[in-house]
Amino acid sequence: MGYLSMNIGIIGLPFVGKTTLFQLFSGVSGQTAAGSETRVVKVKDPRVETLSRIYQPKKTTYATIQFTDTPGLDPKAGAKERNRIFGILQGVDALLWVIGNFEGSEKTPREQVEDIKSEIIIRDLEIVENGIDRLKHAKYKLEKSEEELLDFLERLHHPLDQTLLPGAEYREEAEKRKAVGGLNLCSIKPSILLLNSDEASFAIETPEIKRIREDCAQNRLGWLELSGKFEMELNDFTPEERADLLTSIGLNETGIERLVREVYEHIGLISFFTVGDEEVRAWTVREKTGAKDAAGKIHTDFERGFIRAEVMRFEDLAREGQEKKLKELGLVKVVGKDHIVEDGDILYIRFNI
Ligand SMILES: Nc1nc2c(ncn2[C@@H]2O[C@H](COP(=O)(O)OP(=O)(O)OP(=O)(O)O)[C@@H](O)[C@H]2O)c(=O)[nH]1
Ligand SMILES: [Mg+2]
Repeated sequence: MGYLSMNIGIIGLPFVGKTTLFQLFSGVSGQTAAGSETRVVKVKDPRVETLSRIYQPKKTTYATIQFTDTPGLDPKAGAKERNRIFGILQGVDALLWVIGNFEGSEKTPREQVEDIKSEIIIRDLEIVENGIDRLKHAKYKLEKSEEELLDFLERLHHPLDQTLLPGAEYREEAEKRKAVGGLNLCSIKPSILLLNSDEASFAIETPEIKRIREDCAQNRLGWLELSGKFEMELNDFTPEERADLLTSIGLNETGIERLVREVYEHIGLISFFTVGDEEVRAWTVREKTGAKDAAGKIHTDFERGFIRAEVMRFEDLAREGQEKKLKELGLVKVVGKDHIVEDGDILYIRFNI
């Protein structure tokens, strides 16, 4: 346990390509059961391959990321369907708003964005109002944590009541308050807007799209454009042909590679590695994680008995080719529990229990 695999909930109006993208990301096609499912996807970090070539371990383990597909969110469908969909999204760490941008979409991208936003806000307002009501009318004296929760919910009510997405400061505060996490408020989850374009509209910035992009920046929503159906069709080609076809629309990476990068950047995640003859492995932690906490991701004993860590940089090892060289060059640093783990650190944990 302790091992971090982000779960990304896919949300969007009906027939915008959510399931197509879900299948593209997971590399598995076929109908999903009852319109919703979670799949675990390997994060194909090329650095892991490099490390694996150097150490020739028995086992190579990639970091993973999960995706949860949901049925189309239809504003006309009402509260019951809305609750069902948000129920599926219970516990996801971030949301991916899929916006259909192709011939035959019933609504314009802007209308879709507004619909998703208002569905999320309506749902969260209900949770917030119920929470306030429950705490205010409690028949006992509130504990300190409950008083803080009440205060938080009352503040959060303001932006929601004006149909505004709450600012990032609410998210930061919510992360520190355990009681908020249980409420599963979607308006404060990190969110990325994915514009799902067809080949004809790909990379064409209409005034409407430009405006959505600007709104995303202002509201701290991540942004990504890709062409789910087009990329799905690429699966019928050889890897070389696929790369050529991607280049033809101006891309040098696949959709999942670009999405994972955006997710890591937007949520503030980094990767560190552990290496050896037994296993080369990538781990995901939040930025600014200390060495001791990072050790805890690997094994609770490592955290409890943490003495120190030895750190190499991936780029140094990749350049020199072997650990021995790094030692000679003084590129293996000994650090204490407060060392802030950086993306690309290779850690050896020294511990004693
Ligand atoms: N023209 C066009 N059609 C697409 C594109 N992406 C998906 N579609 C079509 O849209 C329909 C729905 O695709 P799905 O991926 O199942 O969409 P969804 O959002 O999961 O739909 P629901 O789960 O029913 O809400 C299918 O008929 C797809 O062929 C696209 O980029 N261009
Ligand atoms: Mg679907």
